[in-house]
Amino acid sequence: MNKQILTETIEQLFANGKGLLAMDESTATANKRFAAAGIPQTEEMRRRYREMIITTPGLSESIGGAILFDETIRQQTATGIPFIQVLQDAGIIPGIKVDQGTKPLAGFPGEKITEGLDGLRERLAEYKTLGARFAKWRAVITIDKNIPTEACIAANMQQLALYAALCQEADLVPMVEPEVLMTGDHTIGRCYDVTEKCLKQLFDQLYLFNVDIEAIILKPNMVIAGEAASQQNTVDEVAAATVNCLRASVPVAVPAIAFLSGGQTPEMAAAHLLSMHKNFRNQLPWILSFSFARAIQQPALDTWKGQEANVAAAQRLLYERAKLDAAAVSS
Ligand code: 5MM
Repeated sequence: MNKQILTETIEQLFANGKGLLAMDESTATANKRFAAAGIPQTEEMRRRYREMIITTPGLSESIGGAILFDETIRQQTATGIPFIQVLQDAGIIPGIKVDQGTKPLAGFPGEKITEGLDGLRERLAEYKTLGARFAKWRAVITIDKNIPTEACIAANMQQLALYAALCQEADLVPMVEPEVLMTGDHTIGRCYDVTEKCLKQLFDQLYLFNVDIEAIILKPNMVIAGEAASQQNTVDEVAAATVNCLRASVPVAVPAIAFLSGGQTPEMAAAHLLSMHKNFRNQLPWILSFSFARAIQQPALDTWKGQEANVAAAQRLLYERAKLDAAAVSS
């Protein structure tokens, strides 16, 4: 591992308060979002949508890196410019999702395990040749009456560590994403406990497998009540719970944390991030930023509707959302 390469990548990704744009929806997820917006679910429409995103004027003012999907990293604009080149020319660092999605965890109803370790070393080498400088893997943890189980947490955290070690071997920054889902009616306290447990086990595994935690990015959920919970918390309560949980479980040696939005509205995700910075500025040993997908893209997707005539309006919304998130980080 060349640590300097990894460290420089992390510094550049988050320079001047910038964050990341997650646009790594798998084909199934992209199609699901298109279907909900009444957009045809074809490869060409996914290509047009991603072209609209990456050619957004001024995007690099607030976005330092974009996470791509395997299909997207190989695509080009309508005029034949590789997407990778568009991003690089704009000063946005390309990254790649390298997990291959989740499957039911055998023997543990309602729980998931992420796939994708087989052949990962070779895939990382190819993605690096294509221009990726960081790579993301998402583990999914569900909260319900009797879950998550110890087995589910242990299996997923170990896989995150194995993936991260392979990334560092390939001089790609691992973006480690243990997502505790917002689905369900659990309280913020339950989310805190599960998130803390997952993060502590994650770092145990990262140490065990010799991952250099000074050369990773952590992509966690915020600590928040389930979306069906009868009691939702204030913005400042969510911010406080999130910062306290991270301080209890994430070593100060980790350089950067970039949240997922997890189904929060764009406004709420930005408000929580802003509150964390305003209220806890002196208690944050890491860069605390964003790596949102839905919370940046959704207004633009709803406006685009697959129509060329809507591209400029959609791009303005994308630009504005990203700008607000970066402003929260810099507040
Ligand atoms: C873009 O969505 C990513 C997962 O896609 P698949 O489920 O199709 O594999 C996801 O990992 C995303 O990068 C993060 O969860 C952040 O997305 P949100 O929408 O939660 O900010």
